[in-house]
Amino acid sequence: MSRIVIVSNRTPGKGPAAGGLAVALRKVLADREGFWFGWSGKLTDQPSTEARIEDIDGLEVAQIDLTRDDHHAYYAGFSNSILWPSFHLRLDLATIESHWYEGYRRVNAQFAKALAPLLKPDDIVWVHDYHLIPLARELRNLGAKNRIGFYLHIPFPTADALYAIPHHEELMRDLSRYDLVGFQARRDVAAFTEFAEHQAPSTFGGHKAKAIDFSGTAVEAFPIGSDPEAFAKLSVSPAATKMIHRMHRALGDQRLVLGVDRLDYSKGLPQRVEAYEKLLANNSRLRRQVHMLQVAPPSRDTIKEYQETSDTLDAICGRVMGQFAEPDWQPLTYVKRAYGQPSLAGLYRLARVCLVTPLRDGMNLVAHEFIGAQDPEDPGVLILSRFAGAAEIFPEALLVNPFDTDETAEALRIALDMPLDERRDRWRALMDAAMAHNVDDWAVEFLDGLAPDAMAETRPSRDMLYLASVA
Ligand code: ADQ
Repeated sequence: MSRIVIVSNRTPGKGPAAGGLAVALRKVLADREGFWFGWSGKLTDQPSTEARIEDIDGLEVAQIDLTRDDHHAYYAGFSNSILWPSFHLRLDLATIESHWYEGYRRVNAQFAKALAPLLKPDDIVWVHDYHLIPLARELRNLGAKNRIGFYLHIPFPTADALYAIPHHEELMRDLSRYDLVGFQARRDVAAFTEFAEHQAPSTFGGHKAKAIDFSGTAVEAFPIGSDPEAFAKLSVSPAATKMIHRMHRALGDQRLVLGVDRLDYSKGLPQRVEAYEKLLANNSRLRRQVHMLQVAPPSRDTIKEYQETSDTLDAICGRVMGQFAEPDWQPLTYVKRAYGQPSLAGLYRLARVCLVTPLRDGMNLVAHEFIGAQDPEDPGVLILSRFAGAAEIFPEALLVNPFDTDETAEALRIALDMPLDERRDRWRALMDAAMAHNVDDWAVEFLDGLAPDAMAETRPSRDMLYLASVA
């Protein structure tokens, strides 16, 4: 069987991971031969030309170091100050410095140079996320003929937002060098296809010679999932039970409204707290009956827009406290730290309502994890943003427009008043959908799509979309 080579910006470290990617992909390499390639997390004066190969918690990992300047331009710069906000349709939060693109390409070329010598001819290479769009082209320039697939964990932008990205034409050309490009949701496939089929010729001046040939690139939605059954088990583990007891002592009879997110402007945290504020303002009977817990560990906090989101959230939480807190009652708790999965599972299980209200999200694994952790006899209610990829999978959640805080406040009231029978019915349908989209199947389906003959599993072939050349 061919080896699988997973490539992502960061290689997984020891201990619990705060991102969805690491959790999902460790499992792929636990079952198959292969290795994980990426940045070590170390910044050095000289970039490494060769990868260091190590065993990390039983996983074979090949890592390179980057220089501080290259890393800044590639990661905080082009990837997270241009691509991330633009792909999430937040052009207002994008900062464009033209030299970042050179750093982005330099790091991708460095990845390719260190990875190419490690590849065997029949290795299957699976590249992850927006940091590494150019990698296939760089590998092909070095002679790699392997099957190479790309998976985008975040949403694909609409054509207008794509146009706002410097060098978008070249980035689209890079994508055409992959054998398979996978997206989270059908809406992403539609946005990509729209650009590739209709927008590209005008962007590129209609010159046939410059048109991008996508005829060798399959494009499909592979919605990622979690492991809901593992979360079900975790939610009754001793660590989860300890967390539940601890919370019970603090909450008494109050019902818990929970939010769990990385602190990121795409997650809609200020809007969410504002919706909770409106719930308390419009429904005085619910005061002292509910408590909101928002868990949001900081991420990318060297980037100004992330610090500003953090400040905004501090201010809104302070305002809600000032308006509604009593000497003997707190309306909300805001915790800026990460928890291990067992503690999170306990919080999910205890919550009467989980607010998953990103302004835009590739998938959103918190929604999947919350569903997995529910007590089937007394499940909580999921309030989910229409703009999360998860909304395509979970129509039985209470779907809201997160920009409309009145609507979210009303959904909160409905969720808190929802009778047990309806909670059970909705949860059963959500759990079936979560199980049908579990992370193991996601990985197998992507790899089947990338290299059907190389996989041990034989699955019915899927209808994949091949885009014609845009000439
Ligand atoms: P993220 O933007 O990180 O991922 P998400 O899918 O919600 O978003 O995954 C977050 C992960 O981090 C979850 O597994 C969650 O348990 C964990 N996490 C969040 N807060 C935590 C906390 N306080 N303590 C511990 N763990 C915490 C990107 C895309 C998403 C896409 C995933 C996977 O932005 O749209 O779903 O990749 O493809």
